[in-house]
Parts: sequence; C-alpha cells; structure tokens
Amino acid sequence: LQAESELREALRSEQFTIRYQPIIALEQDAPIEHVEALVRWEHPRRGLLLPEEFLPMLAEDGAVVQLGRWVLDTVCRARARWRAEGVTRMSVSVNLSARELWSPSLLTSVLQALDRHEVPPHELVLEVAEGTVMADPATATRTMAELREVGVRWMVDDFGTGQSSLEVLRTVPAEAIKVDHSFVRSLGEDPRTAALVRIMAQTGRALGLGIVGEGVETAAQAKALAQAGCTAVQGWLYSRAVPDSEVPGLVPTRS
Ligand code: G
Ligand code: G
Ligand code: MN
Ligand code: NA
Repeated sequence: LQAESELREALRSEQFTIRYQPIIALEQDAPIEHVEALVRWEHPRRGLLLPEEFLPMLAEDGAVVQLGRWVLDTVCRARARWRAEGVTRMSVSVNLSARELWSPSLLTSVLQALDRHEVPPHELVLEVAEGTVMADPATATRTMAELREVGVRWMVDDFGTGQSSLEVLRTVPAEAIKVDHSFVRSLGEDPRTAALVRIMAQTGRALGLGIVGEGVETAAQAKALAQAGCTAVQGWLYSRAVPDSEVPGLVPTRS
C-alpha cells in the first residue's frame, strides 16, 4: 500500500469531499444548530468511497493525520462561509481517528484551522470513539481537556461498542455520548436493546451528558429513542448528509 502518496495526490486533485448531516435536538421546534462532517473520497477509478473503505488503509501509516488536517481546514472554511450567508448559530462535529487523537500536533492543527477562518472554538465539536478513549483513558482525557480549555467541545462516538468504564465517563470532558447505530437498528425488534438504550440515556443524564441517537431511519426508532430519554437524534429519517452549499438552507437565517 502506498497510502501516503495516493493520499497526497488525492488531496492535491481535490478528490475528497465533505457532507454534513444535521443533528436534531429533541426539544419542540428547536432549530438545527449542529451538523456532523462526514468525509467521502470521490476516487477516479473506484467511485465514491465511504470512510470505512479507506480510513483503515490511511490509518496504518499515519496518512490519516494529514487527511484530518484537511478535514479540519475544510470544515472551518465552510463554517465561515455559512456565517457570511447568515447562519449565526451552528456548530460542526468532526470525527477524529485514534491516530489523530494521539498525534502531538492535534491541538496546533485545530487552533490553526480555527484561527485561519476565524471560527470561534465553541463552534467545533470533536467526536472520538468510545473505544479510542478507553484504549488509554488517561492520555485521552488529558488531550481532550487541553482542547476543552481553549473552548473546543467533545462527544464520545460509537457509544456502547467499546468496553466502558463509568469512571472514565465521569471524568471525560465531553458534553454528550452518541449511542451507536447498532443499538438504534435493533430498537423495536428487540426489547433488550430498548432497555440498554434506556440505561445509556439514564447514565448519560446522571452525568450531565447529552445522549444522541444516530442512524435513525424509522419513526418507530425515533419514538423509542425519545422515550428512552435521548436528547438529540440523527439519521436518514431527518436528512442525509448534504453538501456544504445546502447547510444554510437547513436553518432560518437573519438576512
Ligand atoms: O459517513 P459514514 O457513515 O460512512 O462514516 C463511517 C465512519 O467514518 C464513521 O465512524 C465516522 O466516524 C468516520 N468518519 C467520517 N468522516 C470522518 C473524518 O473526516 N475523519 C475521520 N477520522 N473519520 C471520519
Ligand atoms: O461512526 P459515526 O457515527 O461517525 O458514523 C456516522 C455514519 O453513519 C456516517 O457514515 C453516516 O453516513 C451514517 N449514517 C447516517 N445516518 C444513517 C442512517 O440513518 N442509517 C444508516 N444506516 N447510516 C447512517
Ligand atoms: Mn461520528
Ligand atoms: Na457513531
């Protein structure tokens, strides 16, 4: 694999693109104030590739850190453009791979992207998988706290799939957990899943964390998540991930 050189060429010829999927607060009539950035690779020969098809290859040799820098910069540029189009309240989630979380240059990369596009740090939310945090909770928590200190926010992604520690959940400087798709998918089919989601939501609430249900495809799943005590939802039931040009159309703007 020549991930490094292929990646460099792909970045140079603009083969990567980012789609944005709304995260919807489960309060009555709450406007959309948060989207998640999801990277896609428009490969010249292999067609549109999803992250699970290329991230593992890039993660092997650290090229994923380079891609992550591009994602941060592109997201901050988009956030600034939306503001120019009248979008005053909007934060954006960016997913970090394990390599990026452990990279000593993370703080610098984030601050550079925010500064370059004059994006306030609180408009950036970083998502890191539960399994990544749990691989080295002390280091993860320290890095997260450093970024939190400058205003950047955190969510714990793919929750329920890594081995959890309640102690880590208590100390991690995150504002929400995202219940993994796999739970949402079997909601309504398996009463034990509903029980688990309820426990996750209760645990999150007890610790002052939001609970986001992701991968919501049906109204029945949405209802079950609301009943379980989730605070926000995300999925194809509400919106696919859309190009950056469509984000201002998701919210009422001032102009
Ligand atoms: O968009 P999709 O469902 O295919 O995303 C699959 C996985 O890829 C998700 O777990 C998501 O966290 C991850 N992912 C999406 N965009 C990015 C990105 O920009 N950087 C990293 N590191 N992971 C991403
Ligand atoms: O692991 P992470 O939560 O970051 O991954 C989000 C992934 O889930 C994205 O790749 C996105 O494309 C995908 N996704 C978003 N909404 C839905 C949905 O309603 N159903 C399914 N199957 N996948 C979804
Ligand atoms: Mn995510
Ligand atoms: Na997830």
